[in-house]
Amino acid sequence: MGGVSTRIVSVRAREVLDSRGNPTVEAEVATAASVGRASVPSGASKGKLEALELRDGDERRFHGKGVKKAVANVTKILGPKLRGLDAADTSKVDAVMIRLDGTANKSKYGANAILAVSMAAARAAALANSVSLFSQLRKRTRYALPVPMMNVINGGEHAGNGLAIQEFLIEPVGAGTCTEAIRMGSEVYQSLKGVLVAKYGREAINVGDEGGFAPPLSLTRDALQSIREGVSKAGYGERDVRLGVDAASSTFYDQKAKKYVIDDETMDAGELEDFYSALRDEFGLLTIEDPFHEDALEEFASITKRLGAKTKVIGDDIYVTNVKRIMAGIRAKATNAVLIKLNQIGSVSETEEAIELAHKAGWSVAVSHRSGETEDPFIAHLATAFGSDFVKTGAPARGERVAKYNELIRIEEELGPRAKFSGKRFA
Ligand code: 2PG
Ligand code: MG
Repeated sequence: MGGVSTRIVSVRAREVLDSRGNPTVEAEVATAASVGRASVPSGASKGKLEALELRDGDERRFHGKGVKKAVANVTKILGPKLRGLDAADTSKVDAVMIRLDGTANKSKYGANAILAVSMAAARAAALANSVSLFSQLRKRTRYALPVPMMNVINGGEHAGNGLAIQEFLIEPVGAGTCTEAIRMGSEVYQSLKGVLVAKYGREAINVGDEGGFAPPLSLTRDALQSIREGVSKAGYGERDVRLGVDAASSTFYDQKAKKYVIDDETMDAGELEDFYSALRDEFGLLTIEDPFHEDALEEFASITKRLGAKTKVIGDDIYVTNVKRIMAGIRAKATNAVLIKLNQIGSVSETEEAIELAHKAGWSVAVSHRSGETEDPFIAHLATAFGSDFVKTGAPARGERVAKYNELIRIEEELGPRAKFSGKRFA
């Protein structure tokens, strides 16, 4: 690698739409032999310490959400400085942009600008080298295909119903391969649709931002119970398809009262821990993400101590894919798993460092999409390259979600007998 053919010759960018119809940044990095294109996603329930997503704020365009400034930062400032660099040297490409930006949270040029270029450069290198993106990201002889965490019921900020919990996930760990897990997930999704119509009528199958159903429910147990019925109606046992939740609990935390408002009740952290523990026992939850608000390191440590032997407690907003925050979590034994999102930190190489750190600590890793997505399947490659335990990328429905699942099917086919499936770790 590093030959003339992977040298960057030009960098372009443009404003395109994401899955919620909001603008986002798409970049193209060209070498003499290739053009790599990538686009960045956007969250709704964001951690307050995420890298900055630069928006124009000009109300005359896209209600202020335009990204023309970020696009100009790519084409006029970052791009010209990258010319001549090796697109395959992700660390160098990222380091140059991070140094130019000079801020801790990429607020000068925008994490959306920097990440789009970082991803596009990796893809340009893969294309120039005629290898798949996952093998460009990491030269390994044994890759692992992740267990899909499919969000089949949407609540919180992703839906217009009364569910406090943001995501209700199915995790087909009993599959033999990732492709089979995707089929199982799709079958459960379709069965769940029937269950919801029968119980609550057709309005219950309207969908939320991540393609999961958004039934007009307000109680956590009702959502989990319907999913359990969907699993069994599809012909699977509770050990084949495990359940999980992403509480995204900062969104129902009342900071003044220091209480959580959920299921028509107000709970303190201890009561909420008991609530999760009961749900874990009743529904056999394999994963619980963001059970407490994003600064509650001690509360996280308490639930991990209590449930961690059998359950993956996943930190998302508490870590924001930041190695310093993850390190603090490792020291505090706050969780036993981490959610990884490229745009929380804003470059491919920093994301990779976060994954490596979590692996070294013996934690499970879940590579994740955002609620506002694009058709770019980059995370399917990232998850495979690093042997992630899970990939969380929405329902097995809607184009921007299935783009990732379909890419995993292709990757697994390409790997053939070299493919390992992470589900075996949990079955
Ligand atoms: C999450 C994500 C993705 P958002 O909280 O894990 O599902 O949601 O992108 O809105 O932050
Ligand atoms: Mg989350």
